[in-house]
Amino acid sequence: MTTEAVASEAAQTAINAVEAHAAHNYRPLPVVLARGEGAWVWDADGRKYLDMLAGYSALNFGHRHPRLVAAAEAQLGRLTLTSRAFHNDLLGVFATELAALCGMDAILPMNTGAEAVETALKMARKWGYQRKGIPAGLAEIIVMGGNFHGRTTTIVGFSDDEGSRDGFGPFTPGFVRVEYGDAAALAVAITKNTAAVLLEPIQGEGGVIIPPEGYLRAVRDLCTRNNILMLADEIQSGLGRTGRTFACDHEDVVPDAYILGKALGGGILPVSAVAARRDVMDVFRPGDHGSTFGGNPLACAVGIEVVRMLATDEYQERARVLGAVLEDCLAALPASRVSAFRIRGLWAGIDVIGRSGRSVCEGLMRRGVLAKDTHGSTIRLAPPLVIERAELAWAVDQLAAELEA
Ligand code: IF1
Repeated sequence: MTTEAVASEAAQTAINAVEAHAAHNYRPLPVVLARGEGAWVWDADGRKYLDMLAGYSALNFGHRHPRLVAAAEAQLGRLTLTSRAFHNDLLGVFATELAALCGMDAILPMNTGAEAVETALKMARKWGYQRKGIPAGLAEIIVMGGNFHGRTTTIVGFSDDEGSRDGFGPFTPGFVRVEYGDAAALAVAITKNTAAVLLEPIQGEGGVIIPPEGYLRAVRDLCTRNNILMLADEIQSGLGRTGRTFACDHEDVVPDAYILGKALGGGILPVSAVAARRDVMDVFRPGDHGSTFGGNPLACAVGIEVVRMLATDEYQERARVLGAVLEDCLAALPASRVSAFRIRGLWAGIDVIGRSGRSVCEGLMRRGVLAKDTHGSTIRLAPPLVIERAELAWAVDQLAAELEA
C-alpha cells in the first residue's frame, strides 16, 4: 500500500467532492493543483511541483504563457462565440496561418483531438467514395496496433487496449489493424477499398514508441502508390514537441492530412483542427459536418498566437537543444533501474525496472515532480518546452533518487 501525500483539509475536501459527485473515470495522483506558471504548478497547500507531463503536450508553451493569456484576455473583451451560422473576423486569419504552417491549403477547426480524428475519418471515407470510387459503405481505414486516438466509441472500437474498449460495444466497422512500424504488414493489408491509413508518427500512450527509421517514408510511399490518404495524428507529437513543427518532419514526410489538437489551444482551451489539401478538404459540403464551438473567435485568437509562436522555430529549437540535455541525463541513469528509454525532442518514455510506473510517479510527486506513467512500468516525460536546462536536470535527479529509494 503506497503512502499517499498528506493533503490539507482544503485539498482533501476538493478530492472528496470529486469522489462524491464526479464520475470515477480517472485515478489521479493525490495532488490538488491550484496555480500554474511556466513549467511549475502549485498545489492548494502552496507546495511547488515541476510539471513533467504538460497536459500530455497540451501545455507545450507552459502554464499561462503571457502571449497566450494576453491573446485570450483581449478576445474575451471582444467576442467569444458566434457559431458557424455566421462568419467571425478571426477564423479566416487562423485558417490562413495554420494552413500555411502545415503547408496545406485548408483547415477544418474543431475542439478536442477526438473530434479532429473523427473529422479526418469522415473526410477519408467520403474522399474514398467520391474521389477513389470505393463502393458505398465499403471504405476501409488501416490503423495501428498500440494506437491511441481518443475516446469516442468509433475510435476505441479500433483500439487494441481492452481497458479503452471493454463495455462500450458494438463498434464501428471498416477498420483494419496492423502492427505499428511494420511497412510490409501495412502493404499486405491494403485492398482496393482502402481509403486511408491513420497513425501517430510517434505513439504517445503506447509509451513514446518511435517507429524504425524510414517507416514514415515507407507509409507515405505506400499511400502514394495505392492512392490512399495518409492521416498523421500529430495531436500529441506535433507543434514542437519532438524538436520539429511536426514529427513527420523528421523523415521529411508530408501526410495528406495533419490532425492537430492539444497545444494548438495554448494550454488555455480546447482547439483542434484537420489540415489538408483543397482537393481532399473539399469533400465536405455545407451542412455535412460541423461543431457548435469549432472555429470560435476565442479559440481562433489563441490558435493564431500559437501558430505565430511556432512560426519562428524558437520552441522547436528549445525541444531539440533541451532534448539532447534530457537524453544525456537519462543515459546516465543506472541500467539496474532503467531497462530502456526512447526520446525524441522533449518527449521521453522510460522503462523502469522493479517498480510500477504509478509508484514511481507517486514518489516523484513527493519529490516535487509531476509525471505520468503510460502502461505498466513506463514513465512518460513531456515537460513544457519553456523548461530551463537546470530544471530539467533537477527533474532527472529526482527520478534517479526515486529509483534508488
Ligand atoms: C485521456 C492518453 C495521451 C492523443 C492522440 C488523439 C487524442 C489524444 C495521439 C484525443 C489524447 C490524451 C487523452 C487523455 C490522456 C491523453 C493520453 F493517455 F489518453 F492516451 F496523451 F497519451 N490523438 N490523449 O494523445 O484528444 O480528445 O483527448 O483532446 O483521455 O485521459 P482529446
